[in-house]
Amino acid sequence: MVPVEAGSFRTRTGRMDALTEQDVLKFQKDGYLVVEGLLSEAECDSLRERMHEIVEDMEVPMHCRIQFSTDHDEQLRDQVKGNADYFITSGDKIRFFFEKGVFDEKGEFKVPKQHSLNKVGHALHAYEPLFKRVTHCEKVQSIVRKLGWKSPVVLQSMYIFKQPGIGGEVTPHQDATFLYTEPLGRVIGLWIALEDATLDNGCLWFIPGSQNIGITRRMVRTPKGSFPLTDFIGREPDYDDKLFVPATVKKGGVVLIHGEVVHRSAQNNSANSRHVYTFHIMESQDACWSLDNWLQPTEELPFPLLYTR
Ligand SMILES: O=C(O)CCC(=O)C(=O)O
Repeated sequence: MVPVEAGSFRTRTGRMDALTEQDVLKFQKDGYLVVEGLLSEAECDSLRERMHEIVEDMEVPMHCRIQFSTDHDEQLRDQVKGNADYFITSGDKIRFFFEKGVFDEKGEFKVPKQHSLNKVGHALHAYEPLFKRVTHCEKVQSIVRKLGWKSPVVLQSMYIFKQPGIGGEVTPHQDATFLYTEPLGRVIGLWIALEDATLDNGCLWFIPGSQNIGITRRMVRTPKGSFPLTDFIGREPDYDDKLFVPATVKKGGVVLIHGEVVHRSAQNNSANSRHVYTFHIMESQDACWSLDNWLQPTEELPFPLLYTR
């Protein structure tokens, strides 16, 4: 296993230990920030190797072989009992979500299983030691402290594959749609590229400054005993494609994502995968986590504090 504290890291505005004032201002202005060199190549490879083992060992019941979609209508349509439950109870587990069309009518894999997954979520940060170490590493803590956060907690984590050829589009959204707090502005995603994220393999695209327009859609739990288990309030507007700018990042870099900034990623039509490890944190001081969110802390896994010192 490779240590996760080696070396200094670098933003696009210079070399330093954490973020500069300039970086913080850029993040506040644009709603996202690319920071190169959070992890070394070897650290990225260790995470990828561990995920390879997890996928080799995965066992997914037939009724849980579900595809993951960020499309509003597809999400509602795909909620059949059993698999909706598999998603909504995944906050304190390590579960598997697949790309479209990877199973035949009997539920058997049509593609090699290492190439079938859209993502694994949502508690790698709690149960997988290597992912836990990266989540709480000095550099991450230093970035978040520089943003002025006093008492951040880790909400969820995901490993996203963006498989070559079939890695699906992620439609424009704001993370606060799914991770709602009062007041807003208390959630950030840290999206760590474990391979170069490029224009060809489906890097993130952002509408800079869009974190200031409020949110247009919320995913909420429906009342206990009803079905589907979640619903949406509001709709995502049709954003002008020309407003989006790409955020390419090299292997080992991290993209900071404000909870309200509008972002998306395209289908990966290239021959290369685009693996990332991403997790979301919330500033818990003076903020309320919505009981309507799909994700809830559990007895098994309360949201852990990010800072360890
Ligand atoms: O990895 C991607 O393509 C999209 C991830 C994303 O939108 C998110 O984590 O909020």
